[in-house]
Amino acid sequence: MKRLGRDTLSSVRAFTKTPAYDRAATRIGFAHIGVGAFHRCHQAEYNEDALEAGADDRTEIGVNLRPPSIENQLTPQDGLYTRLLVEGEETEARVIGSIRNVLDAERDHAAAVTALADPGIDVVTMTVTEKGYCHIPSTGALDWQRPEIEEDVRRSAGRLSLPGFLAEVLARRMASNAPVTLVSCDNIPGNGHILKTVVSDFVEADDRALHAWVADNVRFPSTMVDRIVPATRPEDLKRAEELTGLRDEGVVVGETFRQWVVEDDFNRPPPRWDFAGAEFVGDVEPYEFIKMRVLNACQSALSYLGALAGLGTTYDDVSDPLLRGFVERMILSESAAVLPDVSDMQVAPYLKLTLQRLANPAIRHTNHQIATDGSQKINQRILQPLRERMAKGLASPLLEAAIGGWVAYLAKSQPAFGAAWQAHDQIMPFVVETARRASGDLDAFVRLFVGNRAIFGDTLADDPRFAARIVTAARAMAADDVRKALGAAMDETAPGVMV
Ligand code: CS2
Repeated sequence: MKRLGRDTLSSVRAFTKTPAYDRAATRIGFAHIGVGAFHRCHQAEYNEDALEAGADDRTEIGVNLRPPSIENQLTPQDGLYTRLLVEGEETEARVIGSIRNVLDAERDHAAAVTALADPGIDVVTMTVTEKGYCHIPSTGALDWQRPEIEEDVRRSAGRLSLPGFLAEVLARRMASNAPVTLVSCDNIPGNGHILKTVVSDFVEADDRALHAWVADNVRFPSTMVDRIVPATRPEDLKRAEELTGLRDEGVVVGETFRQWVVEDDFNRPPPRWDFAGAEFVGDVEPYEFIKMRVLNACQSALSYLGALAGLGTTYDDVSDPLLRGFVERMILSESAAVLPDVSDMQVAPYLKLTLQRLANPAIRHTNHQIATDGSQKINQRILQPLRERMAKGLASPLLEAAIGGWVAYLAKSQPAFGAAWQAHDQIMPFVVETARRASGDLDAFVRLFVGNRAIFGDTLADDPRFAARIVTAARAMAADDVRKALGAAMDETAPGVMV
């Protein structure tokens, strides 16, 4: 079977949409760092819609700082790839053309820096996952102890951490006086602020002139991005092949729902994502809080509790009335009290929509994928609402049960507690060491774990009553019957208003 590319585009089967604009007439005005499945299914599609509408003439160059290689996937296809949207039995295929060129910085670092330093680039978006910012989750400051930061501090070129790489790009842009807007599209509250902090901290230590130039010439708007896009599976490649008639190594699959709220703070002509339904607003924070404390919190809680219950995907989790009831209750009777008020994101309808999205049988988002990097996610999804409730004198047994589930999940990845699965998180060395110190005693493991200040922050790490409650919750969640433990946790709380 022939492979998707410029030369085969015209043979794509009729019912698949292909770019209707003249790709050759576009100019590369955007760059994106981290061309993973999420980017290809979200920002690149908004760009595509703006191009189709004739509202923008800018395509992008995509750069990956680390594996997987984006060049192997997309260069032979001239940047083209198939985006599938799946809902129940329905599948819609579309070939997207808004990525013109891609580069792997690990293969040719100088070319990647030169591409992003081009004064013709107005906006650089990025999706590098929460850990890519190299910040301390509980404070937002640059974590100078991260190995990739320590390495980048020692070199003046060839830097591969996000702050280090951007410092090189910005130094080149300063030399040609080319202001730019850097747009973080990761699930971190105040993502623009975090990006600004890690970049400014890094360059301040390195180059004071650059630090001053960045303050005056670089904007860091925050954004809230949303679409569920699990890792692509081999059967998705087959499905795309059936629909388009062409082989494609760059297929991505997502749900139909999408949302993008962008802080209106650009120093170059802003992208016309509004033509695709994106909202430009003065303050993104309330939207971020609602999305992370409802959708993402449900996903994370379900991933740990579902894995502990022996389930495979979010879909399996929400199909279980007890697990579904648990997250519903957790949001309504606990997180809801610390959610901002956004008129079109009221908690009851938003939660209802969230649960509908999670129950889409065509999306198979594995619990272990969502469980990955919990140390970078738990703060904005579960811990921060809990802290805010504590400050108001409110108890949070269900949020604590979810935290207990997380700690039990990590413990059970260790040989001393059964090696039930492999957990992936940058804190795994700490988990291994904590399991060693606990010598097979789960309560001791949890107590030591909760003392980690970088994750829990000083107030919770120093609170023995909080530690005791998480010990009880984790013990219950690690026991054989997770459902029974969830039922018991719910019995102790008053039901919220069910949607
Ligand atoms: C998920 C997110 O893997 C995860 O942590 O919770 O990727 C989630 O699917 C997106 O934020 C949805 O917009």
